[in-house]
Amino acid sequence: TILITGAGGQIGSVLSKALRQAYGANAVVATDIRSAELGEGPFELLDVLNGNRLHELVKRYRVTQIYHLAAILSARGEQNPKIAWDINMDSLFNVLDVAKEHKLKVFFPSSIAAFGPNTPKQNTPQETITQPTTVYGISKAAGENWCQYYHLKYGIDVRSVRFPGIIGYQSLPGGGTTDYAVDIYHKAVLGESFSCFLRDDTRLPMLYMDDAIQGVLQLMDAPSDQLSVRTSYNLAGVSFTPAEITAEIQRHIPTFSITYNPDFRQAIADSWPQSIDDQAARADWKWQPQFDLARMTTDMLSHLQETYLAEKLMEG
Ligand code: VAH
Repeated sequence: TILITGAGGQIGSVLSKALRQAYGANAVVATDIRSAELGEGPFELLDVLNGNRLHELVKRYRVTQIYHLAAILSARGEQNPKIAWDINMDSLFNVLDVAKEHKLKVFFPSSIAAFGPNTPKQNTPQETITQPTTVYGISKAAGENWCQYYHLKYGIDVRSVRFPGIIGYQSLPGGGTTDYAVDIYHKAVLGESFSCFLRDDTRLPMLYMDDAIQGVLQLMDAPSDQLSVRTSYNLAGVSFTPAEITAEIQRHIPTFSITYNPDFRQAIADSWPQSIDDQAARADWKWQPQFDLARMTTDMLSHLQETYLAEKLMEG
């Protein structure tokens, strides 16, 4: 059985459904700190800081793999640094320790947030400086190294990718610095103007949700001896600025308008790279994203238009 933490989150909710699609509804026990509507299949309340509860669920469901998606993201983490550190790190230790005891396979999501201001900003290499300036980034850089430690010292099969900002229509993000790139599509479909918390020229690496989910499934399916990276694989999808995504949306919705009101998240975004070199993932486990900005925009707008139309019809 697969256990997912943070199953109600932006990635977790889509990953839960994808894994159930692939392995069967009862092959995945979805967990989160609050209840979530995730369709058919077992759901359990789990605070990832409660190691005993995690052990109990691993035994009860005969868990063989854990996908650890629960975390406090970059922007929210800067508002509560100590809490973000405790949640992000203590939960990882709980996962790694139960994995060590039961020989479980683990997926750990890292992030381009593990990079900092002195990391090369263009085509950021797989092996490079990781001196992040957010608590979230520090927890991801530390987390990657703990994953590699448990692999080297205890032979645990822990696998990880450094996600760019993830964009999808299936779920809402929470507490991230790249969340503007999801909210902008919702505002466009609702015919509302969008207030962007980043400057128009802020280029960030992003990845479409469908590519991200496909990548996780591919990495977790790859033969263990093919993986040369046990900290975390760089992933690249598409890099763009708020101005570029706005222009792409306006090709579909010419009346869409945006204003720029940078806030504290500008400094977080400025500390991150602008484009990523993901050749190691391509070489080791055939990573190959399918969505560029044009295709992402078409897909996002069509799905969101469907969702909002359905909601309007429901309201009668
Ligand atoms: C965040 N969406 O904004 C996350 C991600 C690279 C960005 O880590 O914090």
